[in-house]
Amino acid sequence: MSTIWLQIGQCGNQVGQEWWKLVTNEKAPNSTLDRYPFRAPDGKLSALCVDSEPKVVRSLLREVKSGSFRDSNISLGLRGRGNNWALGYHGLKREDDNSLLHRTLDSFRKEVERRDAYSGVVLLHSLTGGTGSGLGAHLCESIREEFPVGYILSVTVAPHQVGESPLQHYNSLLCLSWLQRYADGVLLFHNDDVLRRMQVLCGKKIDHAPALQPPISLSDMNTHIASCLAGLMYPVSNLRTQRGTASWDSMLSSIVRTLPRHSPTGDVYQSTAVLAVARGNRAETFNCSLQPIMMKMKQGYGCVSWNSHPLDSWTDPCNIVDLMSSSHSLTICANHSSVSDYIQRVLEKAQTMYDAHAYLHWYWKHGCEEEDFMQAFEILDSVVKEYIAAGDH
Ligand SMILES: Nc1nc2c(ncn2[C@@H]2O[C@H](COP(=O)(O)OP(=O)(O)OP(=O)(O)O)[C@@H](O)[C@H]2O)c(=O)[nH]1
Ligand SMILES: [Mg+2]
Repeated sequence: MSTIWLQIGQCGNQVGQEWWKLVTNEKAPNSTLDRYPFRAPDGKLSALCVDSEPKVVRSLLREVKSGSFRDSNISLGLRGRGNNWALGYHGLKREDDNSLLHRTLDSFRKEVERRDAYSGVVLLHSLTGGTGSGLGAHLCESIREEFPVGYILSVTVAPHQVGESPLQHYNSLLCLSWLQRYADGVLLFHNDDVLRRMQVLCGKKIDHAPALQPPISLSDMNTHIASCLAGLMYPVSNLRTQRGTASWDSMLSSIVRTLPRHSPTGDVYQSTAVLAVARGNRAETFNCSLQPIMMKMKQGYGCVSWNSHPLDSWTDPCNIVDLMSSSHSLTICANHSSVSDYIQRVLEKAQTMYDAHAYLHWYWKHGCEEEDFMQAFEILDSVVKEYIAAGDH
């Protein structure tokens, strides 16, 4: 596996920071080169850090062991993109950092050439920041054109539903539609969900006394996102479907309990595919009773009946998710139709604003055209319809 990690904009770089902290921790299991796909052959991290303004990346670099990142893989501009997808996608017309896209693609190309085999790229970015959404979309498109065979996985952060930028619906609309066209997969982390999950986890730790809970910081949220990514993507020793025991069963129950079951209109959510990754010193016990745990996963995630093999599970004896304890972890990734409600919401909000011509001059001014919006509405509308069509009827 030879993946390049491309972190774009403030959110992408901040989440990336937590990710690298976790996977380069000296306690991380098997941090030897054979099972450690996160460095180029000379030991530098396989990462590119890109932002249209310098301050976030510069302050993050101060926290990282010097020399971990390759200097030529840091591409910074002079001015942020003001939460505007169009400005992020097209860049500033008359300034040096207009070439941010090209500089990044140059570094990317060199990073690809540094390795024997290139398998793909993970993009880390937000759905709504001008840089994360707009430049992120453009990079995704350009990488797809230049390296058509390598996979593109986007790890994207959706904003809190209320109280962020008024442009968030347009940016999400445009960015999601670009991802749908050019990426192979999208792992969507919703800031509201991440916060809610963190509150539950902290509540458990301090004995159900919410008043005593310290406020949850952005960095806590990023640590949580990074540990979900590590749970899913850190190499495993066993890719075969395994079996489960009672303790895994109760972990699964507590995850399933947090899943949304029905849409606001009462439709039952379903999953087309589900992957479970069990880690820890008892991971091999995942071997013991296949049927009950698989049944529970199938029911809990509402697996569609037309897919005869909707479930997969991997195991590894080391638990990268929580290095400080010897406990075990279960990470589940599902293509769950509840995401179509989020997409539908983005569509509706963006459409209402578009019909009222709200804020559109900011998009025309920076190179967007009506066609971009029309296509984006159409693409996301078809994604929602495909989720409906994929469900059992
Ligand atoms: N989870 C998480 N969300 C973040 C973080 N930083 C920003 N966000 C979210 O990302 C969105 C804003 O995007 P940013 O990444 O700050 O913007 P950017 O890509 O730097 O783009 P511009 O600053 O507009 O050029 C908002 O929805 C924030 O809630 C972070 O560290 N963690
Ligand atoms: Mg920024």
